[in-house]
Amino acid sequence: MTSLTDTLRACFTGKLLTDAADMAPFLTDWRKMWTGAALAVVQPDTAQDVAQVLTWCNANNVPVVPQGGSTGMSGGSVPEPSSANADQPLPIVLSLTRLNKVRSVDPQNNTMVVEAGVTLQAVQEAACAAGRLFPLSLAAEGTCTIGGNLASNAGGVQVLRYGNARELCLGLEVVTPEGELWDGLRTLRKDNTGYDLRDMYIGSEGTLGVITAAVLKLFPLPAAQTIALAAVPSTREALALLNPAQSRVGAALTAFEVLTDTCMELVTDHVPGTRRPVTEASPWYVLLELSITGQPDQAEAQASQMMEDLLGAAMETGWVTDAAISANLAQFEALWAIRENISESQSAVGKTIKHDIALPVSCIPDFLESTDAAIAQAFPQVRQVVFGHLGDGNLHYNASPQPGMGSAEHAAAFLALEGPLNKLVHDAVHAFGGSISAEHGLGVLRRDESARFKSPLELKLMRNIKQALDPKGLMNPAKLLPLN
Ligand code: FAD
Ligand code: 2HG
Ligand code: ZN
Repeated sequence: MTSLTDTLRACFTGKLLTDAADMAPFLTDWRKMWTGAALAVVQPDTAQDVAQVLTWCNANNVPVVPQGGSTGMSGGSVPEPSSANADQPLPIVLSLTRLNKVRSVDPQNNTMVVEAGVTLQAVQEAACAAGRLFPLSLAAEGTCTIGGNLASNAGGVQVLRYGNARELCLGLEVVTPEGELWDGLRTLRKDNTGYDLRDMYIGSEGTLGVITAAVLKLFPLPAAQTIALAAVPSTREALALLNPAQSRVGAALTAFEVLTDTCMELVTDHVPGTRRPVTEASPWYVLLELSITGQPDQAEAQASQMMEDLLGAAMETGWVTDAAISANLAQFEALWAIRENISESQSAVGKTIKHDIALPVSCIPDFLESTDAAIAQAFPQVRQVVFGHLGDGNLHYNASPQPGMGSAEHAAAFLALEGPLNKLVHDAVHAFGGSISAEHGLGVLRRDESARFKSPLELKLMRNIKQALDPKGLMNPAKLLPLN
């Protein structure tokens, strides 16, 4: 194998890592759940470089693991640990972060063309500099890349208004496993010319090809935004608030997120300087964001008035028991920071078991009532950490060890609960007509579990697609598709 990487090194001087210490940061995922092994890490600068690497890998039968910011939650961005023992050679990790150019912004067409390794935050900033909004928004935006967002069809906190990554992409540039470069960078909102290859690659988690650039949709920048954190007794009241809020303010409602008091406690405990925005603890909180276009001076007042009217009415009905509304940018950011710091704070108290579930919104209160009770009875060792994108019917129905049980010595015992806990939760999700992966993808985490909920026909069609686009099975092996 050494001679193989020597050939590659000749083409990629300074962009190929083979030393164990240099490769280590690329081999473990954000949650520190999976560590794999690789032949090398390659860091190409251009789509042509990517094509050259894939041509080489194809000729030498070397698997490829595409990697963006490696913030994925399902273990898709690092080599699958058991692949080190398989018959195939170790994979190349293909880090896309040097493909970091914003190629163009067209404010009139409301589109921009960006390379796959541009961070989500840099995409948002480039759009903003051109007077436009790119609305995909999530807590990892400083690190995650647009290529990773599209490959995993990320969601985030603005899906309610603008849709997920798939809905924000008009075109793609992709390198196939054979090293051919497909230019599908169409900037059109209408294009019915056959099978939609773009949609095939979006959400394919690096198992079909490598996204090297994308055309993204842009929107008007809001003139004013306000956010409120509202205390509610349960998700029943939170949901009771959702439809009237949408009827009252329409598209101005840009986020409708929820968190439990456990999440609030984790964040106030672990993020220095964070304070509870409302005095009395409440079982649940809703975060509502309103975004208004128009003249900034009028929009500010309009947004505040809308929020006050909305929450005033909800307090009269008893749905909301207390609320804090942002009055300035610092308060706006502080309220969002509570929501955005939940994942980090959950990681701070030990290993995590994550369920990224989608349900019909109307079923959520009943699902929580029965499943919370079943977990409390069967898994008293578990502390539930539940939050998410209620407006989209997507909950992060997560588990942590009970307080005091998060140290390394208890980690194995806690993680041993993952299989039976997954079964309980995913069976309940299925019974309510839901999905076991709303926005984080299957990766290695839910790869095999997904087979329990897909028909043999659906699995066969998916395998046919894989076979057609990646006949040698070199792209991100042992991810997404169930092994058996
Ligand atoms: P990676 O983790 O590097 O990769 C993800 C998958 O895409 C892997 O399978 C990888 O092989 C593949 N891939 C990466 N780049 C390419 C490419 N160019 N071509 C082909 N395949 C590629 N997700 C949400 O949906 N909503 C959230 O609100 C959200 N919040 C998060 C908050 C935190 C604090 C963290 C750590 C993660 C969060 N995530 C969220 C999870 C994650 O999906 C996103 O961070 C992001 O979409 C992953 O992008 P990435 O560049 O880090 O991709
Ligand atoms: C979020 O919504 C992310 O904050 C992360 O999707 C969820 O940590 C998680 O489980
Ligand atoms: Zn999320």
